[in-house]
Amino acid sequence: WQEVLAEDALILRGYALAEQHVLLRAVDDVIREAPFRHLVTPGGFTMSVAMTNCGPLGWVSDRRGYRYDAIDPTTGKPWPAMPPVFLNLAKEAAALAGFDDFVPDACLINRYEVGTRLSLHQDRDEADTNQPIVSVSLGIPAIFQFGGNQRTDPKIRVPLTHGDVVVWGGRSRLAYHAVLPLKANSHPLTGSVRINLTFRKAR
Ligand code: MD5
Ligand code: FE
Repeated sequence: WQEVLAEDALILRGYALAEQHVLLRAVDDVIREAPFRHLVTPGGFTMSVAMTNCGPLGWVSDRRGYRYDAIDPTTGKPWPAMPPVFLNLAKEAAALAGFDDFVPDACLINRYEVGTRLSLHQDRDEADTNQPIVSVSLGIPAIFQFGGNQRTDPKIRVPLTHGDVVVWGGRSRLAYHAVLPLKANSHPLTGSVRINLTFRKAR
């Protein structure tokens, strides 16, 4: 059930299944305090993925740029605390991939509806890119596209399904990646939605 996706990118297939109900309940708790919203990019495009955050810091985007902020711009309040089940899962997954001291201070929660995509990008707003990113997929499947450190590098496609956890570290940490438009589907726990949690050490 452990697959090497690429150099320093490890897929733990189904690793989140044991906590699936607790995780989804925790997502519901977070979004009651910090609702999903569609952020605007610095270029003025509204993202099709809806986002929110929990933990000490949250990733936000607006016309001024991308950044991590302790305050939710929508509510004016701090982001909701990171649920213990989130923190424990992220730490355990990172440790399995060889990152023993991973302590995330931000969890970005992405909501994909049918047709939603995430265009090709790198995650480089974090201070220390020696720290991994842990991602947890819940709900309907997505095709993930994974390339190299240059935008034009060749890309592979990998399906990510309910319960899959991926640890992106080392040489994969700054790889370009994307999520292809979601196909119509339904999952008994989420309906026609995919939720992705990404755990980051922002500072
Ligand atoms: C998702 N989210 O499925 C993905 C999972 C994001 C994002 O891309 O930025 O919110 S995280 C995928 C990821 C993270 C760090 C490095 C790499 C992939 N990578 O090297 O391919 O919603
Ligand atoms: Fe990303």
